[in-house]
This record gives sequence, structure tokens and C-alpha cells, in this order.
Amino acid sequence: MTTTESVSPTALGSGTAATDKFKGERATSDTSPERLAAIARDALSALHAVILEHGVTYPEYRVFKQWLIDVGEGGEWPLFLDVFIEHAVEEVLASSRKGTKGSIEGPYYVPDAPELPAECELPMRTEDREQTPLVFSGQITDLDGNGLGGAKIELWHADAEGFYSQFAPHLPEWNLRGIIIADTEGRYSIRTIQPAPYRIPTDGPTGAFITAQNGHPWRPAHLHLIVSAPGREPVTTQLYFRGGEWIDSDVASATKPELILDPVTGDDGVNRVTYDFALDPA
Ligand code: MBD
Ligand code: FE
Repeated sequence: MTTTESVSPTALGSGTAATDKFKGERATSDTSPERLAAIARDALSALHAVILEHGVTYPEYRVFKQWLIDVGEGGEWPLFLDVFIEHAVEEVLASSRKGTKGSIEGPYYVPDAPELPAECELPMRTEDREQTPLVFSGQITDLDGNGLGGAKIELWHADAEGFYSQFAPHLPEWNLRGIIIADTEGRYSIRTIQPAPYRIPTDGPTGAFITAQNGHPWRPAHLHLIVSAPGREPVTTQLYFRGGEWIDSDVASATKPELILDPVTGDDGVNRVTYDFALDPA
């Protein structure tokens, strides 16, 4: 079996992969020039206020400049931003929605994963089969509980060592990733394995930032999902596990009480849980 002793993807490796993936999708927004000017002005003012409040010195300013350069060269902007900033943007989006709670996307989503039927198993290695199986079932509905035909779940998660495929070179391309096509009533049943908590790489500038604040680098074990259906708003979210380590101190501030699963372990050693999703109208 492959173990954490024998594989240790680096901050530079996962950061560079995340940056390259993000750049491939060239970001755009229809923000008006007036709104952009106001946001830019206020963002700078907030930073100036911190500098004045703390009496930041020239040596400190230069260390800050060096750190920003290091984050870019290490490819860690996707990691840093999604861990420390994205949750606030998600909060803005969440305030206009009624359905299943969303959470941050994070840096490790990859589009166009293999499509799988409503009852399926995620692609996994033979090593992964030795881990605790998880069967995750449920239904995708509208806000009134009516099942939605044509619904899909894009699911991606870390393996039992905390690594994501395409961001750790030892894993097959689509390991623990898939697009599940729910049945005509929006039902699905997915077999996968329990993911491990995720540790932000500590050997890069984001790790240095965490250490500087005496913080820990951990996210609780989680599943990532984008749930969608024709005519509905898609929801990007994450699901966590009751009692899981770091649930109450996620470094990315992305847990919500409504997003915690409580799987039951069967006599066969399989963890089973159901979770239903309600989608807002588009
Ligand atoms: C992750 O797995 C993740 O979900 C986020 C948000 C940041 C870093 C790693
Ligand atoms: Fe994640």
C-alpha cells in the first residue's frame, strides 16, 4: 500500500497545478467600472488602516513584499485565497439563497470528470479499497421537496491520506472524482471511501503565514460537491463528518452545522449516510 511515508507531494507541486488549472479558465466578471473603483479604493484603505494601526516599518513592508512574491512563485494564490478569503465571498452568495447551504469551492475542483450513473462507485485505486467504504445516498429536490429529473452531482474529495488527484502526482487522473447523473427523481447512491482531513502544505508561503499566526494547517475531512439541475441554481458545497477532527477549527472557516454528515457503520464495516439537496430556482 502507498503510505504517507513514501509520498509527499510538495507545496510547489500542488500550488503550481492549482495555478495552472485556474489560469486555464481566464476569469471574467461584468462588474461596472464604478463598482470596481469603489471596491479597489476600499480594499486599499483597509490595508492602509492596518499599516497605520500597527505602525508597520520599512523592514516589515519589505518582508511583506517578499512574501507576496513567494506566494506567486510558489503558485499558492489559489490555495491562500481559497483558504483565507473565499469564505467571505461565499457568505455574500449564501445570503441570497434558501436551499441547501453552500460552502467554498477550494482550489482542487477539476471540470469534466467521468460521468457515472445514479448508483455508482467513484473511480478508486486498489489501495483505496482497503479504506473505510462510504455509501452516500439521497435525493436532489426543489425547495418544496419535489425530486428533480436531470440533476447531477459533481463530487471530488481527498483520499485516506489527504491527497487530491491531479494535485499529487502519484494518483490516477480521476481518482475519487466523478459526475453522478441522478435518476429521473433526482435520487443517487454513491460508493466511495472516507476521506482524511486535509493539511495545507506547510513547506510553502501559505504554511509560513499559518505558522506566523500560531495557527494549525488543517481542514476537517470533507466531500466537495457541485449539485445542479435544469432550471435551478447550482450549489457548490462541502459535507463534513460528525465528530471529525478540526470540525470546530477549520483553517478555511468553511464548515456549517447544516453540512455535517452522521454516517452509521454497518456490520459489514461500510459507513452509510443519506443527505438530500434542495436547489433554489434559477
Ligand atoms: C482543500 O482541500 C480545500 O477544500 C480548501 C478550501 C483549501 C485547501 C485544500
Ligand atoms: Fe478540499
